[in-house]
Amino acid sequence: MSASIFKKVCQISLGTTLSILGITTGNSAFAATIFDNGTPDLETAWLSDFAQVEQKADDFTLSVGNNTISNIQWWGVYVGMEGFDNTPTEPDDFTVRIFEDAEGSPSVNPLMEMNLGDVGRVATGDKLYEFFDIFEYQVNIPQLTLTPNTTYWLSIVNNTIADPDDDWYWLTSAAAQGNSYYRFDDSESWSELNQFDSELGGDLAFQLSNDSAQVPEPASVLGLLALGTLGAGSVLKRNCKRKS
Ligand SMILES: [Ca+2]
Ligand SMILES: [Ca+2]
Ligand SMILES: [Ca+2]
Repeated sequence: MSASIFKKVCQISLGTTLSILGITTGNSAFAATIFDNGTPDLETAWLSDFAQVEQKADDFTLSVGNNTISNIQWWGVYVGMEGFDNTPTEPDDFTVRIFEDAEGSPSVNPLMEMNLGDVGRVATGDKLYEFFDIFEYQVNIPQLTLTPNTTYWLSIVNNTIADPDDDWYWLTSAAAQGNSYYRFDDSESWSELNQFDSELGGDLAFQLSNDSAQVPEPASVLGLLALGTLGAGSVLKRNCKRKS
């Protein structure tokens, strides 16, 4: 069965608020989220690591006019086989794949695959079960345009073979769709993640964005206007000086 994160070990109610919502890279002021599968709900996380021979995938659909992806963001933790560790010293080695839908689950062979390697992890300051540091990952990809109003599946798999005492787990989100899929090998079909335990969240935390061709946010527009006014003022001053 699918390996879950030691769910009985730490049934601790977490009062920590999600401060991760505001943590993004410098490009984010112009990013438009085109699909939001949710930020971490701090409930649990699911193994997605080639080193432990398990993959996860979750579904997404893009709307008309918002169907070009240029940025992917997701969240995860590092956990040992015995349930502890939390020492992610190895470079990450992420593979992102997108699958077409095959009657409600991901197809066997990906539509496309990107070996992203180490995208740079950022500690959010939040912890899962008050122990495991939650990391955010964000990467820009070449623009990828998909068919709108069509179900696809995003699979994010790390490879922590270089770290014997930690494996990578993809955090769940509180999104409403409620399902995701897993498999153990590239050649096999996928199975629904939460069929064994419907109490555990089946959605995985990720967001898809398009960083290009966005309308600037109001603050940026104001900044540009202020800059323009400043420029005009300077020209005016110079002209006055020449006249006097
Ligand atoms: Ca380690
Ligand atoms: Ca490992
Ligand atoms: Ca889902």
